[in-house]
Amino acid sequence: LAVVFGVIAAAKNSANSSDSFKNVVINRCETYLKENMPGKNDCKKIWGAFEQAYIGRDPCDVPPEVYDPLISSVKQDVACNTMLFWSKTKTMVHAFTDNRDCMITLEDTLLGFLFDGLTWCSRNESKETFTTDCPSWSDCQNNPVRSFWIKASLNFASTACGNVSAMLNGSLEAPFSSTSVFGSVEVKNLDPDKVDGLTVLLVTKDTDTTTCNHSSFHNLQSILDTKIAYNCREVPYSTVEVCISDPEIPCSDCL
Ligand code: N1C
Repeated sequence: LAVVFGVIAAAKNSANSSDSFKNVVINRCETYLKENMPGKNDCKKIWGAFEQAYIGRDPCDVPPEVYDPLISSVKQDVACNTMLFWSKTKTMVHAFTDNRDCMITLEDTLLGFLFDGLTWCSRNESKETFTTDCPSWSDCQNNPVRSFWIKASLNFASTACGNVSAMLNGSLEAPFSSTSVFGSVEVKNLDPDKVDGLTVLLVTKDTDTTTCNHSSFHNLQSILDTKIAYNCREVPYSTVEVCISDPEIPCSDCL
């Protein structure tokens, strides 16, 4: 009898984890659409396109392409000159963009907003979504979460236009890394016919020694298409802090 109950309990638990994950995503979707762009997207369709990507697959055998239907199921245009990329500055970037419309990160778009901070995977021949015991970022290359961010980032970068920016961390030994998503996916997929320039915003604290002259930026420039103008500016962390605490300060006074 104990075994029977154990099986029932296990079945119930996993059904709950599938359902609650789906609820989180659908709720985020409806909240986002209500606040930002009513009518244009169908949350149930988006969920369906998302789910088909990884359900029933081994969690280390989910390549980025499986998210193509999801990408095309989401309809959203981001204004030129507002795209903000980042690497190793996630918390600060979002504290900055959360109360401002002048700069848009991937997580401020519907696609990024839906899955930011979440973990998911399925199993071979399973119909369920699990949120625990999934591979983490570097456990294996083709895991559901990493492949998703690679595809979403590729899409975000390849649709970018005008002058784009990237907020990088001046407290790091090497602020630009060619193996980061920013370095390996986004920089390479900026379209030189649409993007005029890339400005690195290097956020630095008083005690930092890293500047725009750091050798890792030569690396960046060698990857960047030569038709795209490159700029780098050091932005004091204290300025960003003031702007985070007062969303009324215009963007142009912050960056
Ligand atoms: O590898 P990174 O940064 O350079 O990736 C950041 C870069 C941004 O410009 C985003 O557009 O790539 C995009 N991106 C996300 O939007 C995103 N949201 C959450 C990449 N990764 C993202 N995550 C998670 O952050 C992801 O699950 C992984 O764990 C980190 C990567 O952050 P990073 O190394 O600082």
